[in-house]
Amino acid sequence: MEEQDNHIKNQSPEDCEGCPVHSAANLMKLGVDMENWDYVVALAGNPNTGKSTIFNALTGLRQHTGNWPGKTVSRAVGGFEYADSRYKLVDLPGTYSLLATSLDEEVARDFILFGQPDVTVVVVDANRLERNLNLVLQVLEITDRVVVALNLMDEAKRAGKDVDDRRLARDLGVPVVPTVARYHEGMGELLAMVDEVANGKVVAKPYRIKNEPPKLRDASAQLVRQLQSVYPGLPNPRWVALRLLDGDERIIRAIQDGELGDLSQANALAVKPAADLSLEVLG
Ligand SMILES: Nc1nc2c(ncn2[C@@H]2O[C@H](COP(=O)(O)OP(=O)(O)O)[C@@H](O)[C@H]2O)c(=O)[nH]1
Ligand SMILES: [Mg+2]
Repeated sequence: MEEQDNHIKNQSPEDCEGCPVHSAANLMKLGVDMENWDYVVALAGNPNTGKSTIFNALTGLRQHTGNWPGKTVSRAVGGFEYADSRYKLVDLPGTYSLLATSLDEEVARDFILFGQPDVTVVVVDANRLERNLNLVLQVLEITDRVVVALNLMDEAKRAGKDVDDRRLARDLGVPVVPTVARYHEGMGELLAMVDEVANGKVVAKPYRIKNEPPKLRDASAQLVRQLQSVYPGLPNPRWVALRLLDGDERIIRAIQDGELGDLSQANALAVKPAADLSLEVLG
């Protein structure tokens, strides 16, 4: 009974701001057990941006490494507590994009798309900002629960670059925290921001690419309407529509076999828990 109470501790019908949004069932399929954890945070980023350094700084010895289920891609999962919440942290493979053209990209994308992490921290190299923003924009198409860790600020400074984190936050529409992970600088600020996004105190309004050709815009709008009528709770119909128009095999399969349907159900529960929702459903 205690466990069940714990599971729904943040959920009340009238105020669901702090509700976790992750899909516990899909995370289980991805090999991440959320029982007794409040939130799950994914770490994404290009290779060599300091993801593992941040992962180690936040989890210390509370971590284990292994492989993604059924894949030869290694991963690290760890945990930490912050402000009375228990966080699971998952280090995703380093990628330049999320178009799933490599196994690493597929793993990273599936985790963000199907696991629906409560927060995705995208670690970027302040010294190579332009190249790194490609991934940030792709993550923002899938989820708005993003915090950008603007890492390697010391290297950028050394190279004479004065990176304006506030301007970047304004332009992207999501929180940006400058960090120097190697020296643990900015880790407290990063944790505080992750917590604010997880518990819904900070809601991002991410920049989305707008200047689409009219034909694409009309086609995607039509597909979005169809997706929303079939899967009302789908968190990112626009992204799914664009992937379908692109002929993305993995997403087509996820529609056909109901995987995306599960996702919209999980999301509908997260945003609208009925007062009499049975614990069985939540568990
Ligand atoms: N100067 C500097 N080096 C860093 C910083 N963060 C990470 N590094 C170094 O960058 C290298 C790559 O870091 P790592 O965490 O393995 O990157 P990952 O590939 O994203 O997991 C390591 O040598 C780190 O010590 C930082 O903020 N400043
Ligand atoms: Mg790493």
